[in-house]
Amino acid sequence: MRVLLIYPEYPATFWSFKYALTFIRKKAALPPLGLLTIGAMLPKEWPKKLVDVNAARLTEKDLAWADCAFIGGMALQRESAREIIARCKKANLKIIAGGPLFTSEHDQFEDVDHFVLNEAELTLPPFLADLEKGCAQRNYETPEFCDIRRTPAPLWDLIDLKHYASMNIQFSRGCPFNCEFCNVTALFGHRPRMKTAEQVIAELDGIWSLGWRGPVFFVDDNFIGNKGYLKTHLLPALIHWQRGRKEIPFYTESSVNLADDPALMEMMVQAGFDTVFIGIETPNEESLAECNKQQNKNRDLIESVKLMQRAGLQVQGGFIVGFDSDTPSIFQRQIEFIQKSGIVTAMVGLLNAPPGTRLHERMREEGRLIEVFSGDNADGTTNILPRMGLDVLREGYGNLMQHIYSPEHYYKRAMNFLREYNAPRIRTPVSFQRLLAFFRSSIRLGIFGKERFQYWKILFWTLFRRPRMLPLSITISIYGYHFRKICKLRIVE
Ligand code: B12
Repeated sequence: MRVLLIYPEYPATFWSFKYALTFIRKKAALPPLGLLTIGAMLPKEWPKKLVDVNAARLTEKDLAWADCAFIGGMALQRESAREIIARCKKANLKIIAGGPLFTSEHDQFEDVDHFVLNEAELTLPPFLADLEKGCAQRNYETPEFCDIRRTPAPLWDLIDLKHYASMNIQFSRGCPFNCEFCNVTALFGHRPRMKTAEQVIAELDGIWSLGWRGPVFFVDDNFIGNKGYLKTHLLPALIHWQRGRKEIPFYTESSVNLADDPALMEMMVQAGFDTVFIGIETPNEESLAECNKQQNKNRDLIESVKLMQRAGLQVQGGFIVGFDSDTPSIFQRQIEFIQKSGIVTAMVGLLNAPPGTRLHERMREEGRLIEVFSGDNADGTTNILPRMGLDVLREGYGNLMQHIYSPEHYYKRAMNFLREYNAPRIRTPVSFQRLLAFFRSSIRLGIFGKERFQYWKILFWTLFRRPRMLPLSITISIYGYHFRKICKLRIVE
């Protein structure tokens, strides 16, 4: 059986970094980890080829070579997935689909032969067994969660690493918290399930031996879901692994209570973590109570962010507007909060109710579901009727985004961050690619860009005041360009 694994194209989104990638000549931010993992679960003797449509074209030759196609992706890739399915169908391939998009919307894809849904560790083996016996069914689903200590390492050789800006590794799945708008607990459970430190090290060794020397993203729902294991096993193993190879920066996602544990932050920084994404959501206490974001309540959120920045972790933040408890004053409050916090990468979205969440259930009961969830909670759309009214919400959101990503306020926030940040001493070598990125940014942003004044100001400021952070301030400038383009695309049009 010749297998073609296909990852559909995603549109330009906040996290796609599409416009930033052009500065470093990369095609995509991250490889499709789900499909690489599926690749490792399929019989070894089956020849495999992976086409990530974000990095390469899916050709007729690819389709003619294969016997079957395994397609995966997220909801925001649904349009591209539809086109790919039609092409596979035309080429007479057996089509197998799985991953988040199909797990939530499989009833909308008639041409798929088999759906292998939820965690493939549990659903793929029965499908493969039935396929061999010639009695494969259409749907394979499970309400159970798997033991990821048995998940194989992704089959990295299926991709060309040089197309990607970063590599990814998954250490755990699940989150101990239960926020009303988030479907992580429904999808992956409350109890964080972890790989062993040995598994993680083996995966790192795998990408290292393929020549990878860039950043690695730990794609966990909440990296600090089990602090005990982190402190006693994983972080000591990572600290040991980094010795002699200090140039691999790590980044991850975590809950804000990380700020309460100085020892944990110190170990993470020692292990090479320099950035962490936190769901901050809102400075409005009533909204935090409304969505059951317990871990963010009754604390000085700005101070928590600063604690992490001072410990050596750049904080990226997720923010939401449009809670029932929000009034139109929320837009200005969010602006002030974001500017003060020095969160440069601030993903702000309208409150959405993804299917499977408690919020979706509540909105259905209240008759407030209006549209299909676009799949991107930061594209300025929502699938619910907000209390403050849709027009007020959209207008306030548009103004908020334009404010925080205008060159004036974006760079002001960036300076605020650079002043606070205690950058860890990761020896990232000055590569040719980085020099080229600097060269390109000085032309595109420093000469032709609307932000040229702010660009040179931050560069000179960093050069004289915090010279070690010069590469970071160039990266921040390039990110700003991407975010502004996304804002224009989503808000202004
Ligand atoms: C890391 C991560 C990110 C990263 C990287 C994403 C990437 N492309 O790698 C970042 C931060 C960039 C990101 C961004 C977004 N993300 Co995200 N992200 C995750 C996270 C935490 C881990 C994904 C991962 O790599 N998992 C590890 C792999 C091994 O797991 P997996 O892909 O799920 O694969 C397993 C199964 O799904 C299945 N499977 C997967 N593919 C296939 C294919 C076949 C054929 C089969 C049979 C099985 C199968 O088998 C695998 C093994 O069990 C998940 C939540 C989660 N825990 O999965 C959300 C998640 C995937 N993201 C989600 C969303 C919504 C987004 C954003 C749209 C958010 C936003 N507003 O911008 C953006 C879009 C990014 C873009 N490209 O434009 C949603 C998707 C929901 C949906 N139904 O589509 C998830 C599920 C989170 C959630 N709470 O709902 N994300």
